[in-house]
Amino acid sequence: MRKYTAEICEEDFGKEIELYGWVHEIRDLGGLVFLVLRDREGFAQITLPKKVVDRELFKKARKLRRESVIKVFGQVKEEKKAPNGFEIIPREIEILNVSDAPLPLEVTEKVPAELDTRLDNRFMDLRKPKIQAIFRVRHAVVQALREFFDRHGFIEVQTPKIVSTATEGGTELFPISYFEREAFLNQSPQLYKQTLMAAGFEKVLEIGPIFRAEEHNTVRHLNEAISVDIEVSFVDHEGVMRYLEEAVREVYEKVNERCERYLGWIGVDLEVPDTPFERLSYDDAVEIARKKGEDVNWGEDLSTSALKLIAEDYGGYYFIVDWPTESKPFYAMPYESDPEISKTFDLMKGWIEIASGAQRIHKYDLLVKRMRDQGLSPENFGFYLETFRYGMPPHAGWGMGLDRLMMAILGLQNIREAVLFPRDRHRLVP
Ligand code: AMO
Repeated sequence: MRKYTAEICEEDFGKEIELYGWVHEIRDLGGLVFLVLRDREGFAQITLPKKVVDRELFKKARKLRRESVIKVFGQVKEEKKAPNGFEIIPREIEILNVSDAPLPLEVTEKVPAELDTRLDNRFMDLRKPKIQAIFRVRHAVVQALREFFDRHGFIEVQTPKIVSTATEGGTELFPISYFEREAFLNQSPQLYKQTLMAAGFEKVLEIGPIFRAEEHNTVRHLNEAISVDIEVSFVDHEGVMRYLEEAVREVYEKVNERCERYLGWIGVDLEVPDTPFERLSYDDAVEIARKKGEDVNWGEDLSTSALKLIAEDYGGYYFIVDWPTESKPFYAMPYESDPEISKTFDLMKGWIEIASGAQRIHKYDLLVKRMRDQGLSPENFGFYLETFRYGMPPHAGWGMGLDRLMMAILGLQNIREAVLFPRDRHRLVP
């Protein structure tokens, strides 16, 4: 019977099973050979006492190279001294593929490697249980988000990634050639998710790639990231902030329920954050940074150094709300009572921005005015602007960086750790 190493239990003692995996380690003690087989769920000790197993099999096992792919057929035996309390006495070992030597990267974590070397040899790096566990948790995070939004009546959509305009500012665009025209990789599904509000979907979710030609190489920026986007009609910014905080809390709960083993491999103890998250106004955030000696110009985005000072007082999840209208994109709704300030928010974890969102402008004239204020040409937004002329409902939404959320959940120091094959200023391969 085919089993994963982690499935083997007392009931299997005395029975014959089949395992598939990689040769993690070999210890040759002369009259006794120990193999450690690694599969995606863990490890199993394969024990070959010279006097017990077939002679040819014993010779074959001795010559195995680490990281070769094998199939083992053998009997499970209780063995208190083995790491999991059992060992396998093999009847047959089939070599499915031999690994070359030396290895480009160590899979046993005995020799630490630089992140760059690890990413260059990512397929080997991902064989490490501790690294693979990050992606098992990531799977659970995405699943939890989908479940949450499905339960709340959201429709999951996929919008184009090859587009004709910028949404989040023109400087971070990746141009591509699209037959005889220039096109761009989409920075955000922003214009499309708003268009779907005009189309009457009312609540949409999209989980997809966003592309930003960020020049800076930081621990929290990628050139291709995955964004979780929602858009909701007939609610204001507070309405979508509630979805955001409840979704994040539920992600923590589900990861705790479903990923205990993987969290253990990574060495993380997850504490479910309490909701509602604290709301800190932009003005108060500026005040905190200024009191600590930071020079902040009202109206500008908050610098990393300012955010680090604020995070000394706010370590967990919190919102920074009511940003200056000029610091946010053209589609953010200004307060009627004070148009200098907008119905906008960023979700923060410590000093890192995890998500940002807003109530949107749904009135055509105001939207055109805001585009002009920001130096944009309304003519470039034809298809989008049209939707505001024929019954656009009031709406709000946000975009959350999935890779940043993973950093926050697992306490990863570099966003690249959360991504299988990261794209940054210098990395296009693998
Ligand atoms: P914003 O530009 O703030 O907003 O992006 C939303 C979230 O996406 C993540 N993110 C990134 N992650 C990694 N590398 C990057 N280069 C990168 N850029 C962005 C961040 C960020 O908070 N349209 C709006 C959202 C909305 O209002 O609905 C938008 O794109 O976690």
